[in-house]
Amino acid sequence: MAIEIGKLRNVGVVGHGGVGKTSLVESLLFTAGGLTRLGKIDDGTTTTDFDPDEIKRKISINTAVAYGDWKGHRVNLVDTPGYGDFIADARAALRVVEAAVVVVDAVAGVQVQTEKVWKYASEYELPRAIVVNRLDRERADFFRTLDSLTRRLKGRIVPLHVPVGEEAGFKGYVDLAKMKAFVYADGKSSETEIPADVADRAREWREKLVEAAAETDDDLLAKYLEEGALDEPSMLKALKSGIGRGTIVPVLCACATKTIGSHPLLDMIVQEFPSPAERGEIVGTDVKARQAATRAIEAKAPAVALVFKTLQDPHIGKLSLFRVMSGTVKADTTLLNPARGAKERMGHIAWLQGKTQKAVADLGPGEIGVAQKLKETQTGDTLCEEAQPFELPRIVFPESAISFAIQPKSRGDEDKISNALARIAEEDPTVHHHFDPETKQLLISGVGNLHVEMTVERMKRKYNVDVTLLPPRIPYKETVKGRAEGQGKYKKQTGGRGQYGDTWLRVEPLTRGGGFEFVDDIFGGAVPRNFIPSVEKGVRDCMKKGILAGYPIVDMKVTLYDGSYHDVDSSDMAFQIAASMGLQKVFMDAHPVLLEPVMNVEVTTPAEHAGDVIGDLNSRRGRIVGMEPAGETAVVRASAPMAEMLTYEPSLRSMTGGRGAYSMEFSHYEEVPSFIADKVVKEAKTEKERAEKH
Ligand SMILES: Nc1nc2c(ncn2[C@@H]2O[C@H](COP(=O)(O)OP(=O)(O)OP(=O)(O)O)[C@@H](O)[C@H]2O)c(=O)[nH]1
Ligand SMILES: [Mg+2]
Repeated sequence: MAIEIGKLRNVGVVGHGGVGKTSLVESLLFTAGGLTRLGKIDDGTTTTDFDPDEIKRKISINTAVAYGDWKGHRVNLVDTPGYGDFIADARAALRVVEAAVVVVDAVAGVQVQTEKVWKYASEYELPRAIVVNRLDRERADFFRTLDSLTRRLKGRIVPLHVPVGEEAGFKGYVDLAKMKAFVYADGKSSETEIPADVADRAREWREKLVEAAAETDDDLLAKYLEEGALDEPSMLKALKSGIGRGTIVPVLCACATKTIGSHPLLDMIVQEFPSPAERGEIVGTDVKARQAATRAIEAKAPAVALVFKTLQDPHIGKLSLFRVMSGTVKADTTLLNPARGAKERMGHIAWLQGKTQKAVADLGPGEIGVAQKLKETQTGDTLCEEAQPFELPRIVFPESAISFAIQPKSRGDEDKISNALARIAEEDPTVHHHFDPETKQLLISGVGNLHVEMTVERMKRKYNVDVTLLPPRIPYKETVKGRAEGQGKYKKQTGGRGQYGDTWLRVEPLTRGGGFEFVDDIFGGAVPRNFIPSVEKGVRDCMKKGILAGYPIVDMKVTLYDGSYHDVDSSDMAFQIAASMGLQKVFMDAHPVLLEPVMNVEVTTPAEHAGDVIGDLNSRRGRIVGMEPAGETAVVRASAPMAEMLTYEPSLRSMTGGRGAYSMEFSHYEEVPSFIADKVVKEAKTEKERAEKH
């Protein structure tokens, strides 16, 4: 039996890396009675960090789902990674929940990824609560953390709790709505008198909570201003609706490892957060009619589900985590994936408790589940009933910012590498790879350095292929700035049949992007008609290989204006060689230069670091094209050579204390300054000599 929609809560647990999200999920599951013992990160025994990589590194890498039943409700908890390189998972997870729990550390307060997940939650207009966790740590400070929350995050943020006890002595909280204290001992919570040392603070913050509740409604606010107080039922009602609609963001206290603060959080989730029924309708595309359409969220409606995560289970194979958006998904039925035109067998479907599956017969609207071994479906795809195809907007993943070239450690591993990367990309849509024919390298791109390094580790562990990471080769090009002309003659007439080809070539620059132009300017048959294509081929082959430093030649016009031939010894091959010899000489006389790719770069940085960011871009031969201060953050736009940007990520991170971000795309080719070109040419020569020796 599917879970009744009104009794369902889907909650995304998000926040900066290492603040205790996975531990909090564990604590909530334990408190709800679904676990026999409380797992620990340090022992590798939590429900939602089950991947060997997660256990080894003690960080979450993938989204995981688990559930607990609390006061007659089903609470699905979606635990997401907080490390920057994996934050795309948090964004995808927030697409399939009705509310977010944003966890922050009581020492560090708001951090880079806190701001990011906050933006994601705002993008989906999710109501949310903030949990100040790790209040038992040394130097933990609830009020300093609160200050960083209200300064750096948008929203009406007000405490629902104030802590009882500090640091190692942290033991509970005062509930400011009920004005009651709750203290924990041995994992059990009991109600007590409000301790004298927090009584004043509790009264002071209670007043602010009442004020926030009053502000949710004009009539209520008028009443509050007039009477200086609100009656209890109106206040609680206003608070509930404010939290449910996201106009009030409550702040709660917690120590996940001691389960402190889990009861009130579960209460809040079931009492204040919305159920999937409150989403209204779902919006998407009617695939048959090819137009925007909506669907009611009802058990009897045609099934529509969104796949938000793909995992590879070592025993089962591919797992697709999905959320039923409308209708009912039944086991042993077939659904359509309209984006891939594929029918998918929903053989076995289940609820997820971390890695453990609980098989079910059907999943109703709003439920989250898993399907096994779908053939073509990938993260972000919609599954729907075949008769009424419907597609949801895709989940958008961030562009990859950094690329490396990969080289197999053993010969002949190329196929294995491509296979492994294709499988990994199914799990992680932020990993991309492609073969660059210009540099003849296999490139792998990801969100950041750690991300790419972990992908390589995963290739080794799961698919048994070992590779070396190299910085990618820059795809330089060659061209000329001047005009020159001269002869290319190939003559071999000693013994047997001879070879004879003679060409006179002129080279001239074309405008940037002009490509290649070949002009036949022969009069009177100095080069016979049938050998003209041979000359052109000789020129083209030579241009592909490059002359200056082995990079392809572009934006150049070559004119064949004279030559001579021999009745017997001239041949296709002889004219090709003559043309190539001629071009090599004439090209070097025509002021050859190197061109390099230039990127458009956009950097987002806290305003106080904008000066450093600009200075650093200048030192990378960058040109600043714009700068917009946007409050506390600034956006700097620049164009800079690709060669200088390969090492940008670590520098930006250290310059901005990890708070800067950037994106980059190819813009155009530009001439390399001569002092750098000389170096590139020299390197190319030594590389060529080395290659010839081997
Ligand atoms: N002292 C203390 N330590 C905690 C608390 N909650 C979590 N930790 C510890 O903090 C570390 C990180 O906890 P996780 O639960 O992995 O944090 P996370 O936010 O899930 O981390 P990522 O998923 O990697 O972003 C672990 O060593 C936990 O044992 C807490 O309330 N108090
Ligand atoms: Mg985690």
